[in-house]
Amino acid sequence: MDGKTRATVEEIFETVAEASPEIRAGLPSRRLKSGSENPSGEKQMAADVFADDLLQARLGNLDGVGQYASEERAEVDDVGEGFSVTVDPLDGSSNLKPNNTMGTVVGIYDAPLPATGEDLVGAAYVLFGPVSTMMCAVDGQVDEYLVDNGVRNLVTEDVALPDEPSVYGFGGRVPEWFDDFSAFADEVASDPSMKLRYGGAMIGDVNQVLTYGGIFSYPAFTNAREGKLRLQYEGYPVAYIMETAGGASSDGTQSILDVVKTDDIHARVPVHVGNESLIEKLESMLDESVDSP
Ligand code: P6P
Repeated sequence: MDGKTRATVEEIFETVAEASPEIRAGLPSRRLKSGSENPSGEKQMAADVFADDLLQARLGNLDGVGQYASEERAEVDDVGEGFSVTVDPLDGSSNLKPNNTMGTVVGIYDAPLPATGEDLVGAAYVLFGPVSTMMCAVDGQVDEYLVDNGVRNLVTEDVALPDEPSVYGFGGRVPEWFDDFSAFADEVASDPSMKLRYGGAMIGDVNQVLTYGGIFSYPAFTNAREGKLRLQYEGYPVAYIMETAGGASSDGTQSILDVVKTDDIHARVPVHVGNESLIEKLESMLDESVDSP
């Protein structure tokens, strides 16, 4: 990666980190629904809109950013010249009510949006847990930072997914799972070495997998074959981070980074990320939900 690209990616990471204390401080007074819906038809929390406006202003103001897209905006914003960024401003905002984890996801692409997985030059997420951390993937490496007052402090260099899986988290309603995913889920859950870890925010659950090894899935459903999560600002970034950390990703048949959906910035994708052994097992068991027309 050339120096200019790296510097721009790091500047975007730093801008997201700098905004995080303001987003986190704004949560207590924004726990209510805003009364509006996002482009995916989900109820928007006041905090979603606040975080999105803040990040669009900060990131859109950077010289190296040309486009901004987010879960909260119907269209892509042209903001200048440079990389395209996709943002889930507050992933897991439904966790505000039960006071669970949530945070900000960012994908950085060297192409106009909607982009492809090959266009990614960086991805990161800020996780609002007991402390704020940031997982940043760029140039073949994932580094973890503590975010203190908006400043990144490196805590783990070259994060590597543990070889032995030990946690799993599967989203959605069991009756809506395809039988073959249910069979996979049963096999994983019956393994005495595996423990359930599901918190309802993708980045919190993915962070558990990155920390302990395992798998996070938000699968295809009988009534929603494309699943729930959005490719451009949820699927691609977490797949990029997981694969950069030595794990694997799948939409059920291929790496999420190989999925191409460039006609809709809000296109959905089934998401499975974690240890390669589990992803391979999953793909070998999925036929009903993926192959049928
Ligand atoms: P459910 C949060 O709203 C989100 O988009 C992801 O962060 C998370 O994985 C999923 O939805 C949770 O969905 O159906 O468990 O509420």
